[in-house]
Amino acid sequence: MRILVVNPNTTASMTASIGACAARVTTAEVVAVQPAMGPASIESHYDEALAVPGLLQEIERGERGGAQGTVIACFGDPGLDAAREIAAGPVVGIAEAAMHVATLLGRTFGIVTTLSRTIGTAHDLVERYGFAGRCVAIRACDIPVLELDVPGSAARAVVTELCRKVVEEEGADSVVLGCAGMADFCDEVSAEIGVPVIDGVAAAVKLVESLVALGLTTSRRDEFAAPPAKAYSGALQGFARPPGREPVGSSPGLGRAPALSGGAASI
Ligand code: 5HY
Repeated sequence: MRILVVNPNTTASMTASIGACAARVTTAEVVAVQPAMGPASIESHYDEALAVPGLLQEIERGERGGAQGTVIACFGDPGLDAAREIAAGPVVGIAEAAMHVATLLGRTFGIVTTLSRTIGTAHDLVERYGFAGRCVAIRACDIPVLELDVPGSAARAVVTELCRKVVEEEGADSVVLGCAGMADFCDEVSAEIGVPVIDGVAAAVKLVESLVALGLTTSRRDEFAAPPAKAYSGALQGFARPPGREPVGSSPGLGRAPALSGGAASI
């Protein structure tokens, strides 16, 4: 099985860290990539909007290269709906994945994210995914995304203490790490605070692996059918989709993933 993990920002060192965290939890082949165009990190609505074209290009490129499922490795789940329209295989965002996993581990969960300006987006995702009654706190460490893995920085300690407060002051049964750049903090923080700490990268990889193994993918019934063909102009001209351009190997309507190579699902 081949799973594509797309870091939607353009920072290769972050992609490498994300890819390593993904590979640790699966025997599937993990292909970790980032777009050549777009923001170095995603910390605003503007960054998020301009990350999506490159993200979508990487998803189509990855499926042409044989990827059977995709993880969008950014906590805002940027471009998730558009990705589901064009990808043949299942697409899972790390925020949605982490929240689903958290609700399997306790009544409540909290989220610790990066800049305070991203708290609103996290709230929107909690609402959108149907977890408003389960998420008891969203707090920000106010450390920029690209400063999380600076050697010797206080980032891990700051994130750990914030996770502890979410548990002790807000009553969270578990904590979701609100940035793909925190993926390798997970075990250390969990050991420190004594409750499950969920890294969305690992959660999303296992969910995609399961969906592919079950032979399931996005339903093509209506909303997530292939986008209607139309002209695109200017810098986005190459994004025009010719009539009848279905996702690579998709099976319309049934939500059945393309047949896995080698017969039964193998990971
Ligand atoms: C992420 N930004 O996971 C998000 C985190 C955030 O570049 N990768 C990014 O702050 O929204």
